[in-house]
Amino acid sequence: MSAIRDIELRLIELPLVRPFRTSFGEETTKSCILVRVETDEGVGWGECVAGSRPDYSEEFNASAWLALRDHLAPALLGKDIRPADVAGVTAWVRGNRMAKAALEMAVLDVWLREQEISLARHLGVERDRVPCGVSIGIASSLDELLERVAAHLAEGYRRIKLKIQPGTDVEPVAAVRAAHPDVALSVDANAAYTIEDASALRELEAFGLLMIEQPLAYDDLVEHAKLQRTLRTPVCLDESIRSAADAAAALELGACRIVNVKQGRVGGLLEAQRIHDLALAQDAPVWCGGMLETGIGRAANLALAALPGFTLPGDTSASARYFDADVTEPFVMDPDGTMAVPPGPGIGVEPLPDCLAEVTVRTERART
Ligand code: OSB
Ligand code: MG
Repeated sequence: MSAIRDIELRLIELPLVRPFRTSFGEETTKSCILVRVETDEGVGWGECVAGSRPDYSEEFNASAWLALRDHLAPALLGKDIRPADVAGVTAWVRGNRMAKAALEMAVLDVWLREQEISLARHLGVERDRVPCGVSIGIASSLDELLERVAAHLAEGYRRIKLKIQPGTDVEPVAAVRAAHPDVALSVDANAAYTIEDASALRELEAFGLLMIEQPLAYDDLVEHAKLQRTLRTPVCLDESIRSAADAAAALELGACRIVNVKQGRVGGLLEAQRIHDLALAQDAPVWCGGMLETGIGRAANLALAALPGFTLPGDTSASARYFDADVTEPFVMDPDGTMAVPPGPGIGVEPLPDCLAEVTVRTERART
């Protein structure tokens, strides 16, 4: 690969089609950083999954911006770096995995474009379509929730995930299960429970859930292991898994039986692939999570989700579930609930210049 001669950061803001409510709070706008890497041969794009507030993780847009601008990008500028070297060159920066992942994605994109290879092919996937699920925020009423679930099932989604929190759990799950006895259903608590209020989680056992995602604290594996021992329903970890080492520890401890893989949370696509590989080796199912990504991050997620160990539908929903106007050509789901993995070189998509200009609120170039 030729040397990286320019790295540009863009903060973008896109209105969501409807507010997304979780146990953290409500979001009405998707706000994230896009990273553009330029070499003599071409351009690559990456998306940072951090949000505007440090709630899901300690990273947030303002912190990721500084990490990228002042530390991560300068470590790469002027160097002839392969994607597999990005983690090593930036390893001295502790944490900041979402920022690192965005940079690695952009380097992968430009490097693969130079060779005219798709990300999916580079990762070694064999499928060209993946099954899709949808994550539904906490609704303001049961009627609204049931309406949303019915609408998404009519669109073809193959798995419904309901956000829950203490006090908004058994009732909505019971209602959705009663209306749809056979649908693949899961819940995501975003770390809102403690082992003391786990009785609600035990009540959820009656509804044949695929999994309970991240019920307890983001930084605790031992309590999750204790909880999993008392539940038939598989626990799936999201926030708690920040690396392949975390995934190995969680599986060995019995803290979960299923892993939600998000490339941004674990520091990049290559680390995400390592989690896939180790889970597959022990027959632990994984699936591709989402962070309300724009088309840039969505393209990368779809390639990852096509790896063979991703046996459960991902939070890889259609662009229209999030945005009226995405920054790329929209990702569309077929009525059978599957979406095509981008076949083109690199991540397979790029921002549409007019859309990008419209949503960009800040641009800055990294310097050495
Ligand atoms: O916990 O999986 C999560 C969105 C933002 C932050 C965290 C999560 C989510 C989702 C939505 O559940 C997934 C998606 O549709 O992108
Ligand atoms: Mg989650």
